[in-house]
Amino acid sequence: MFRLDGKIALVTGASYGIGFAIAKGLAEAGATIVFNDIKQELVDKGLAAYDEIGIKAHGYVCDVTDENAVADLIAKIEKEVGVVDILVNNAGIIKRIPMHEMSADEFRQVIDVDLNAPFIMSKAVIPAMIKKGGGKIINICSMMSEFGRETVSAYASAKGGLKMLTRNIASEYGAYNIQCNGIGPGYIATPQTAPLREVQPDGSKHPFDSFILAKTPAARWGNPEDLAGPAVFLASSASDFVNGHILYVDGGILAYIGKQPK
Ligand code: NAP
Ligand code: GCO
Repeated sequence: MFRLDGKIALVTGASYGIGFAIAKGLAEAGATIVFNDIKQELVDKGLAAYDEIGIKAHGYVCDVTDENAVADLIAKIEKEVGVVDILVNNAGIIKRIPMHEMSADEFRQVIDVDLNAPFIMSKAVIPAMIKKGGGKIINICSMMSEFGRETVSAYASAKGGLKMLTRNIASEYGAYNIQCNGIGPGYIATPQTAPLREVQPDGSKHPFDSFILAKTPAARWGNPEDLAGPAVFLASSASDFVNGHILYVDGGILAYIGKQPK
């Protein structure tokens, strides 16, 4: 029930990072991988990376915030590869700026990629999923779907909204055998969090690095590969009666008040 043979999976922003690891896991379960990125050089880099691990992926340049470009992308994929069975809304950005210093434009940019784009992508694949008799949509949420913290007002607003968009797609399209769920990664070692893990000039850990290790029972940062198994589960028939659920893959952060000081 965890196999994906014969399924076509579209993972957005999957040239590297979490998207790449999820796509690799879906491919190992048998799915045909389609991915997009915002620049040709990144798509080429992604294709080479997939090829290196024996995955013949299909890569396309597309800005997920551009509704017309997304409609063209889906039409192209359906013509060249086939109907999308599994959509993973992974592409995302973050801007870490104190809210009172953040411009409305900067706020809007984060909302656009992290919330509007999953709406645009999901809207584009749902009609064909309905025609085909079902499908899977997986939205990559965040700890910030549940928590706030300094400097990430736009990101937390987007990821909180993405949790509710996930639940609403599940509610509106469950009757068409479309399951829409979320994955909420904890703190994962990717380029997006690299600034939070930078070794300090004196060779010590970044204060945020120490903070997260104290908040994570697993006492480590997650790896992108930690998300592959949960994604295969939510993309497969093993989760056909799971709908509107956010599966947190966080090493226990949500359950833990934090390591008590010595
Ligand atoms: P990342 O390393 O920054 O990669 C994000 C990917 O999305 C990049 O390939 C990026 O391409 C692409 N992208 C950005 N804007 C795009 C757009 N408009 N159209 C198409 N592609 C676009 O991030 P990550 O750490 O792998 O995170 C992936 C997802 O997981 C994001 O949604 C993030 O919010 C979420 N997440 C991350 C963590 C974590 O700790 N890392 C935890 C929870 C959730 P470019 O290189 O061109 O920007
Ligand atoms: C931050 C981090 C987090 C992670 C992730 C946690 O600045 O707090 O970037 O937002 O990216 O979303 O789940």
